[in-house]
Amino acid sequence: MIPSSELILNPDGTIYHLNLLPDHISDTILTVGDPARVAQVSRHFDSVEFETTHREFVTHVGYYRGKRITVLSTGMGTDNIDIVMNELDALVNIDFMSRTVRPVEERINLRIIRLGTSGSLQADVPIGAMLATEYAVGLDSLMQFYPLMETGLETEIATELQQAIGLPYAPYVVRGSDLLREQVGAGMVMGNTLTCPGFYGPQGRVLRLDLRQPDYIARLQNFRHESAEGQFRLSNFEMETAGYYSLGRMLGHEVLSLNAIVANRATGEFAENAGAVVDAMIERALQRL
Ligand code: R1P
Ligand code: URA
Repeated sequence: MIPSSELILNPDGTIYHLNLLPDHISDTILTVGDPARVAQVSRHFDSVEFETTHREFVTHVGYYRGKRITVLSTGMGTDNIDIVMNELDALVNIDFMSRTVRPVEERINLRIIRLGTSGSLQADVPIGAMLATEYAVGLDSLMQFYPLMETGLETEIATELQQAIGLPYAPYVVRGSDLLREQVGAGMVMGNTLTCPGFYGPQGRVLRLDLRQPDYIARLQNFRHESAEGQFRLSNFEMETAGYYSLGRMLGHEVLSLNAIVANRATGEFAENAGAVVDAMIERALQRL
């Protein structure tokens, strides 16, 4: 039995941060960072049957072309993704009455699709592109706390990248669900996403503070790893994808990160209409569900 200090339920039975009951969610879940983006997605629904808000977690559940869909905001950063992934999993795979994990044969595998914004690292991934993440690379500390199993190739990439950018610790590298990427990400740019524990220094942005390594961005842009799978390079930056991919692998959920490219760090541009770039990605993803 999981104690009430670990699986925390509110007085109305909802889970602690997301404020949701098991019946509230669907098997397909769209996630967005910005709470205001939830309505930007659900306005495409045929109907919305349920809405709730708690902290940065806004949820709308409804139907899109007859399919029940949940759209949920996460806020920013992999620390929030730790909360979202663990609580979504608990909603479907833990019996709240008995506080026990459901047997393997009763477990539900969710389909979770992030619809986020991102900055490109490469000149040939332009503003306006929609990028589906193949490998996520985490520079954050989340996987210091979980026993993530990485493949030989993932570990090789992590070790070489650590050396290339002179990090004091190894990043973590996780390939996402091929099935979901091929289905929902078809026709989009395929790329490898660097998840950073911040928007400024960790993404090489200099306002008033210098970076420890002035050539940090160039090192990321120029990093290459050759293997039988082909050449690996980093395509884009954001702040959540590696948390999703690693926790998705460990919990058994299929996860895809879609990135609307709103900044290009090679050319120094930012989208004139970032909202339209995000809208186009939302519409494309909904059509492919
Ligand atoms: C930073 O501006 C935020 O934008 C990106 C980053 O991952 C970070 O959360 O994603 P969202 O637009 O989904 O929030
Ligand atoms: N989100 C990020 O994290 N970085 C960018 O450059 C743009 C959006």
